[in-house]
Amino acid sequence: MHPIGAAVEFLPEGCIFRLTQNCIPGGIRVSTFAVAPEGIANRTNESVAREARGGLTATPKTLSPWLFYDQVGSHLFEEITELPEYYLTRTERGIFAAHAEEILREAAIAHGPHPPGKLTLIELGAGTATKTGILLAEAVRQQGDIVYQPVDVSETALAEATENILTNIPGVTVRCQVADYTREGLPLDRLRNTRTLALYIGSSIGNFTPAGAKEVLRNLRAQLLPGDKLLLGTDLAPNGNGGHKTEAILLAAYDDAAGTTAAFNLNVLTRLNRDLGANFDTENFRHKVIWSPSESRIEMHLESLVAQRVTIPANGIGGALKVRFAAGETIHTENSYKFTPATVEALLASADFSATKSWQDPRHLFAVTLATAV
Ligand code: AVJ
Repeated sequence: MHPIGAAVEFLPEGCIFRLTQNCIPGGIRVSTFAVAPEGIANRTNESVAREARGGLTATPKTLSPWLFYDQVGSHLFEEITELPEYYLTRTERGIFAAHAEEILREAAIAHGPHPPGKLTLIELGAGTATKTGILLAEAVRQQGDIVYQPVDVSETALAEATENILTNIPGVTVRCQVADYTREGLPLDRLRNTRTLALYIGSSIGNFTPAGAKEVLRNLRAQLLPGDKLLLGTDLAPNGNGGHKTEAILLAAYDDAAGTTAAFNLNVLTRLNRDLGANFDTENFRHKVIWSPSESRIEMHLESLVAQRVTIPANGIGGALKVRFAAGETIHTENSYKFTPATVEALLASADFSATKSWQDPRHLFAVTLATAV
């Protein structure tokens, strides 16, 4: 157990976060929350304005996928994860369910000079951490208890994660960190005499270009010691002749029959209307999905159905912005990269991780790879 007071000394140098404490009455388990002083929410309007201005004046037009995740968008994403076509979430969960014991045993094996000890789990972009429970429960089975450090930009998601885990999995101490691991350094708490298992699951790495993905993993690696581990979840590329995974399976996952992914994509425009007072008419755009074999990625776009002009009023970032769209022109809103075992290994190696072992579902849709920091 880690007493509340001890949490403060684990805060990274120069950390701008203030600590608040969440005690569970009866108090055997404790969770701590590191939150930004004014709340990250206060800074987002400025970030949204900057992102919109940069992306919509670029050629071709782009908007960054983090804009999807306002309250409505986060809810739509949760719905996506339950769609029949969106196999990613349930397939990864299935891999955890089938192999948790082996995954945790492998992760606990000491490599390199780092002394053996209990594992601490840190999760990048944890969200509500629904899949992580399987791994946490297994970790508790194997080592008696565990400290779990979810990192996410959403304080509400982390609160939900904490509540779920504390009520359902005895033996877990949760220490939340509200932070954007893509833009800030990862606020990794290193506990004495433990080794770190970093979780980067859910195919989140797929949102980055190869260069960006390498950067994110290098940034993570810089905070780990040799012998620490990383568990990386990646969606797999269609595997051509005779393979289980076809392009059609992939396209359907991003263009579902119920239109939930279309709503998720279009919600970005609604968000710009709300946050920035823009005047997008979502009826004038459509959800468009492309599989690019050369880039090995799914692209999501919003296609302008007509020639039109949209205005974003003046804000703290700059004067009023008129954005012109030709009919058929698109805003590129997301990349979702798909991997092969070889490209996963190469990516890991480029960030000084060595792939240790990999697990796939029986249909070879998705891969979970354990790697060791070298
Ligand atoms: C959260 C980035 C893993 O790329 O599959 C789902 C986001 N976009 N449907 C993905 C997403 C459209 C998702 N990730």
